[in-house]
Amino acid sequence: MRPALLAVVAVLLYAAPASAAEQLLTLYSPAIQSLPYVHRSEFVTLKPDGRQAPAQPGSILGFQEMALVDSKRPDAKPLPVDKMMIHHFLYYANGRVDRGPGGCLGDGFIGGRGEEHPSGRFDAMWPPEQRARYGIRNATPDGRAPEWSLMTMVMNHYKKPKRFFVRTKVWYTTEPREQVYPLTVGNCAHIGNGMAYDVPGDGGTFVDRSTWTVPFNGRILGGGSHHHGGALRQTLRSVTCGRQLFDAKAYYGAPDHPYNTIRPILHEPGPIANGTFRSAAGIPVSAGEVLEREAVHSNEELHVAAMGFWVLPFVRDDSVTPCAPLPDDVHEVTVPERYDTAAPFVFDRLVPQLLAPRGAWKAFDGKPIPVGDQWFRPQRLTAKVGERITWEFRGSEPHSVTVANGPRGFSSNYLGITRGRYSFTPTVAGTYKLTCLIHPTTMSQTVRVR
Ligand SMILES: [Cu+2]
Repeated sequence: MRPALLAVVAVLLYAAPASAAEQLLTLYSPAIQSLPYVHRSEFVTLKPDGRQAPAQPGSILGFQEMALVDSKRPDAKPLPVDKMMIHHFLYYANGRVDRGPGGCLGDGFIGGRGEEHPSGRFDAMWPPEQRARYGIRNATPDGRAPEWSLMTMVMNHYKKPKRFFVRTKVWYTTEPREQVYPLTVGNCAHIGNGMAYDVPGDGGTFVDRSTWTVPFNGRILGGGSHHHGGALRQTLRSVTCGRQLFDAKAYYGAPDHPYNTIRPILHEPGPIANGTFRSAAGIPVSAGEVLEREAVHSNEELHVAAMGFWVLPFVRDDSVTPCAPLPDDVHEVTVPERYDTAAPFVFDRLVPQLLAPRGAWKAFDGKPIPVGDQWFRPQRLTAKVGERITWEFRGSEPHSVTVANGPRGFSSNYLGITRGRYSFTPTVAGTYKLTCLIHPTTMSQTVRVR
């Protein structure tokens, strides 16, 4: 064979697999700015211009990478997690057709990254055989590409303001694919609190439990557990068929993992991975089948802004029969190479109150305690067990009232609010060291409860 022909054959062989017509798009958010030691939450629109979001209507086959960069050079390395800690990225394409059942995060949700994905790489979660067959339809009713939006929450550990972009690498095609629905199965009662809940720290384990009823016959192609706040394990079982579908461990970093060595500690270190599963055959589920999830947390110490929910790629399959046999190809992907194998885990990394409260102690008199821009007033407060304490938000920036450490954990919405009130009634005496999760280095209040 002549070399030129050989080269052509080689190219054809290389390009021939089922990935034909699959493109890898590299997309960038607009620039986002963050001050040091601040939880920066930003909601940005991504235009369907081929640079921020796909320009052509088509199907999202998977996310290869979701990363923070400070340059648009194609080879720019992601910013290290010990400098720019990523709490979450959540991507939405709300204007698209056939959004499916959706779940707690809504039917516009298309994908995300949590703290349990320190590398920002998702290759294993979107395997080639899945991409060749399934995709998330990304088209508007009038046949254009929809606008995307991106919710980012990051924490800047550089000592200076930082400007960054979110770089997203997406496998994409304009060829037809079977529709896959990204589904979030959690306790949707927590949605008003950004899906978070408090683990109070009053001993034993704490379980957040919820059920979800399957709307139509289909198959679940895998599952990713999102779980933190003393996370031990999260399960998903079929109540109707009396069988377990997934049992996801929470993996913690070894002592030298950046999550454990970052200083100052601005929030409790989360798992470096949560159990993530894939099945090419898919787990059969049928209309009316009830699934139950259980997120199990250690309750020996307090954990605020804890979460537990599943993200499930769900496809329609009318041929599924009730409680059909489970496939034999369910397997766990993305088990970290190194993790802390100590069990039971010791959640002893107390979050410090980073600013010492000052001034005279004042007794709580029943009037709401004001929370303003970068202040609690007074900074030192006494109260009695059983007394309902109310804080009132009066700032122009979002803030939270959150226990950094103390006898029991509680927190107002971890994303922060600018208006309204939050109340907590202590049932246990002790010293509650409070902080604002958004401004942990500049806001503090201590409440001594007797
Ligand atoms: Cu604040």
